Amino acid sequence: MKNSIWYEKIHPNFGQYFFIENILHHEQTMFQEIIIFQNNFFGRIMSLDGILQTTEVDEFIYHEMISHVPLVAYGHPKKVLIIGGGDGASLREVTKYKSIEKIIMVEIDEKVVTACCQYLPNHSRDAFSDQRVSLQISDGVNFVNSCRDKFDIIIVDCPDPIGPGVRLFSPEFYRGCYNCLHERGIFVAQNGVFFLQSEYVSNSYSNLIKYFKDVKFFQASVPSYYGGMMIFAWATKNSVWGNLDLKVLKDNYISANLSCRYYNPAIHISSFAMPQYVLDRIDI
Ligand code: SPD
Repeated sequence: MKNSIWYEKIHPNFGQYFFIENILHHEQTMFQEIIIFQNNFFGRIMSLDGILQTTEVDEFIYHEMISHVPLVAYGHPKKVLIIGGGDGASLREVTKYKSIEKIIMVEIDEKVVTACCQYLPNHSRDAFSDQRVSLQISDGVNFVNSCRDKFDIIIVDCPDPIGPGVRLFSPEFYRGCYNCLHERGIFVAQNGVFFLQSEYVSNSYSNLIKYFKDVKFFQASVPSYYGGMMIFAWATKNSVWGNLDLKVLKDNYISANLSCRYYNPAIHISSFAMPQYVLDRIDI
């Protein structure tokens, strides 16, 4: 931060900046530096360790995609695990499903939850007080490796693999997720902006495919994650999901009674189409 401008540098030669209207929260926790500030275009913005995590104006794109792509594909999910996601917006989307009986959210840094509930209340919109939600402040890798439960859906809403996020991209973590996913279950995780962080996708692919039978990727462009399309990893224990058709998605979408601003079943299908330069890098 300098002269009321916040700079984000994900790439050494290319970055983005935001004018700061005012800083609402600034704290160094045991794990990371949290800043929440007001920008006149994107609304309130949260950064962790200098990397933009979420903004009020475009968060719906990321959170609807990371949640509804697996949930609508699955149909009538009952048990969901969210790793990370301390701002509560993925949780907000997941709690929209009446079929869900239990949601466990594992966030390593309680201070992120507290700060976001106070300064980004529209992200969680009271989802933390939903009776089905159990928030556990703990390490996601330890959680999946000691969990005996099985989940229909696992959503990894994590920061980039820097600081506390590093282990959420490791083979050890993916093995734990595999073990606590139902046979029919679906795992999804954010995998960075491909044009700038292509190694996230290639590393995730080679680590996920050690355990999961079917690994693929879907994408969405989120303006404040600069550099083009954001990629999400998708992994399942079998390939039954490879043949999803629009009619099934539409039926599931209608029966979930969702109202979304970005997600719809047609976007769902198209989001799995990858440009050739991405496929070449993954070597699928
Ligand atoms: N480059 C930063 C990507 C951050 C993705 N996750 C943010 C958490 C939003 N709930």
